[in-house]
Amino acid sequence: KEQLDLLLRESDRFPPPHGMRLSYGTAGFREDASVLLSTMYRVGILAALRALKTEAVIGLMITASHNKVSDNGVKIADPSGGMLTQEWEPFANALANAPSSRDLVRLINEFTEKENILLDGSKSAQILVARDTRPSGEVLLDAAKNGIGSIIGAVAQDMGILTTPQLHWMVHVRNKGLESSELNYFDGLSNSFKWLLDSNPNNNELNDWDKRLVVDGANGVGGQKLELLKEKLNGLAIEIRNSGKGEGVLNERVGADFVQKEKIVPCNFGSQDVGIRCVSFDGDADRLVYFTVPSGSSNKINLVDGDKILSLFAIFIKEQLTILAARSKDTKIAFEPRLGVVQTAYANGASTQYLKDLGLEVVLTPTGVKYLHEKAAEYDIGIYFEANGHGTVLFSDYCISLLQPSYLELSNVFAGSEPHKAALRLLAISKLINQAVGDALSGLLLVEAILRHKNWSIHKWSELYQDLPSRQLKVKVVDRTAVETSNAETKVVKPPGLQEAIDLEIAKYPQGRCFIRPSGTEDVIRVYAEASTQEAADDLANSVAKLVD
Ligand code: 16G
Ligand code: ZN
Repeated sequence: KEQLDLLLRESDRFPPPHGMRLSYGTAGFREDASVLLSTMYRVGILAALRALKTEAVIGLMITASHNKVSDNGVKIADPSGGMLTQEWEPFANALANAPSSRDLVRLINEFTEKENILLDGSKSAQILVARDTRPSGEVLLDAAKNGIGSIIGAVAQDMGILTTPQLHWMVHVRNKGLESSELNYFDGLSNSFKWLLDSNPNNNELNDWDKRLVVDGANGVGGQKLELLKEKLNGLAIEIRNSGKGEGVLNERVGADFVQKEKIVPCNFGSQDVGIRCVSFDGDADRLVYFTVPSGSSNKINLVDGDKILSLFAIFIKEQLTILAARSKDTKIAFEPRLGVVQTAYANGASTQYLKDLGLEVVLTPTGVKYLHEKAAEYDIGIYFEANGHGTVLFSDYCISLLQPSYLELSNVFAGSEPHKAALRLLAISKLINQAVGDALSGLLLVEAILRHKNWSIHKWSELYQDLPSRQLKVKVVDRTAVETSNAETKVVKPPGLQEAIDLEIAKYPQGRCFIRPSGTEDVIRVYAEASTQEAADDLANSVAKLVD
């Protein structure tokens, strides 16, 4: 009774916007910030119920990532630090769209009964909440805290301004009973980075690798956090631009999404940066792409995207596994870790071919971190990346236990031996790279450590393979749900006949590949095309876009 009264009273303060259908898409709810108050309040309730149900710490992150600064959004981190289980998404949608407070309370009642969640205040629940640097974040965060406070026993812990992956990391480690402050996060990154650099046999004979690195912080939280982390790092000369402290606007002609889609220099980069290693984060620092500025007067860049980051990680990890497998006969390890690589249909065809030629197992999933992550978690070591720069490397608990020094000793893999060093490098990677979600800060440090190990310039790295020319278009539609796909979004199953028409277009182009999919974040159908020349890729994309219109 007390609980229901509280819910009714509080939710009346956050009426939902009229005539809007909200949907928990690939990355939570995302809209113009002005309509999100009730959604934040209700997602606060959702997070509290999730914490009660799982009896674990849950995360609530307020961000709209790479979207424009006037947008905002919210997503939930599950106890593992990963995305909210898909089983709860329908409930999230129902909550956000409940027309009145009474409907809302009825929904909560039904759902908690079905899920056996007790609302009698007998249990406590903790929710870590954070936001990115968007000005709307503060008010929205208050609404979310109100939602959490509307469930008796639930307590919000405000972590302030964080990158999305920092919050996911905190939830992940908190639920393992470990220390989870921002300082712990920075220490973990800087210590494992140092460890990786020190384990480099070629430490003294560097030439191709350049200490200088210029970072585009997208005028968001990533640049600010890197300023702090930088203080703890040795061996890198990092210059941060678009840190959010100056005039620039969040994500406006800056950041990973802009750089990867437009392939032109972000604001405050230009001829002074020719040939230097540059990297762009997105607005909440869960994505990164590298690039260089070529000489000449054009504003084009050479993009080193998520596929190439994935390839770099895959090469290095595979090398360590090979060294480990070459251990002497009297060792007792009978373990060959299964390494898997996960991409989406957006991965450049040249990257997929390259990875397969390396002998790696490559699988495709639909777009969205939740799909890639889930697939990668099936391997002992699973590497996933989207071309747009979101990705990480997952290590199974079993794999990590076999890389521990104590286990290695027991198995006659002795300190100082090459297999021992390889195992410890893998262990350091597992500590460096975020195990909960893609993370621009930890991704950057792993790229830097590997380039240094291999003594590679960004040019050498970039030439691993040549990207096939590609084109992305979007077509505005009234109802994007009219298009349904299968086979990791590579085939259209609805409306009938459309895939056949697309196939006829593809057949006209050498090395042609094309797919369409409904966006998970905007009311558009996206078209992706690849072919042997840029002109052909453009033509293919355009003609398929006409089929969709
Ligand atoms: C979201 C996804 C990202 C995906 C993008 C696609 C997460 C955390 N983020 O930003 O992985 O690439 O959506 O957007 O899952 P789209 O559906 O509009 O093409
Ligand atoms: Zn992001």
